[in-house]
Amino acid sequence: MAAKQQTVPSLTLTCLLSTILLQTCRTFAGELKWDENGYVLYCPCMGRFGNQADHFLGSLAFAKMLNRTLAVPPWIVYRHHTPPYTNVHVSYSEFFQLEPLSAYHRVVSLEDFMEKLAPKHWPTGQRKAYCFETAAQRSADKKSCPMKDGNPFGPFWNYAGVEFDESVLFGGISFSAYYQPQWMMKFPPSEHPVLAMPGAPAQFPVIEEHVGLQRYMVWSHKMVKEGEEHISTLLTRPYVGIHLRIGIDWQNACKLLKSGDAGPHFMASPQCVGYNRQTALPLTMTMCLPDLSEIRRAVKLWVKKTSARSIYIATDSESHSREIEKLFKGKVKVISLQPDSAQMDLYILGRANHFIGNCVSSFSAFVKRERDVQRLPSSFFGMDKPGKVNQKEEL
Ligand code: GFB
Repeated sequence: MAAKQQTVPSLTLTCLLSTILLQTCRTFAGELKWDENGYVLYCPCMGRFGNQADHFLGSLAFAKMLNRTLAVPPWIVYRHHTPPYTNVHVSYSEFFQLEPLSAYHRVVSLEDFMEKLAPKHWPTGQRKAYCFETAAQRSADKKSCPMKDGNPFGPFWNYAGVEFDESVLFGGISFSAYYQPQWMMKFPPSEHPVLAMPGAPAQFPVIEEHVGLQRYMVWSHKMVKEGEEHISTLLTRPYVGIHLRIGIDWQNACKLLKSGDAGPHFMASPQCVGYNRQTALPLTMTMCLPDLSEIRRAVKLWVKKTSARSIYIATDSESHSREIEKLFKGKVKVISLQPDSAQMDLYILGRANHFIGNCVSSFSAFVKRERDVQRLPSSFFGMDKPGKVNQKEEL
């Protein structure tokens, strides 16, 4: 496992800012001090990047609620179709900086926790797993947390170098703020210093109160450098960024909408239909799976409105770049990155003059949250004005 020494630019200035940040400085200067308030560890074992990011925000809030340090896990990247065909665990700091998180709450990378703190304070033989009683029902003895059962669970904890020695089960509580006193009472850090869980202690999608935590997810310097280079060499501003989530897994997921059972809240859809179930706007098939005519319509509308000179297409499959190019008779540059990278696509979409996303996708939701923090405009396929019933716009 790669152990990374954290460095902080303008360390002295940062250290002056506040006592909270002073704690951060000690953390990132490399002398890790054990936190007597305890730790939260979890496996980001549900879904791919967008799902993991939603869960990360909720887990960060959960750690703060319990006043425990969050051991920030790596991203799990699935390589089903490319060598080495096994999951890759990418340290949080490959894509984002760890330091800005500390303006919100105390964090340490899981890698640093395991290398520098665990050997002394959470030694082999004393590693407890914590899970819901219902989760333990899946185990052979019905009393053990299924921490390492199957993929991605086993590979994740193997990456961290953890074997679990004991299980602690709980029930009748959830991760919401309402249960904070129960968590504190059940698991005081003196007796339960490390709460290690099989999944994120958070809801999916991220709850409304935690959407704004996105501001603490700041791209790594490497990502910014590469992203800005792509933008300046490939695109001409203003540019419109679009996310086409239209691949086969998505087509299958959207079929669930056809039965009408899904309701307006389906995966990441609260981001555009609204979080309140009673007042949520309808979720249409076009919003989940825009067809080519909707893609053309929305792109044409926003290119015109923003006087865009180029379009960036991020896609999970077909880019439809020829069809989109034809719309503008060669006057607007149409770009997509080959080979594609999920995080680079997210970065470039985040920096667009206008973004058209997929309301149901948590991949789009990441971009939308980031742009909201920066007050940049976004819309969705099938919904030009998020949160409002669509007015038909005339070109
Ligand atoms: O990010 P994610 O959780 O969003 O998962 P959803 C979708 C994954 O597909 C991304 C790839 O993490 C990327 O690996 N992907 C999607 C893309 N769109 C793009 C794109 O524009 N560019 C690139 N480079 N990659 C959920 C999944 O996806 O959909 C669940 O997390 C499940 O596991 C569900 O499959 C149906 O929320 O869109």
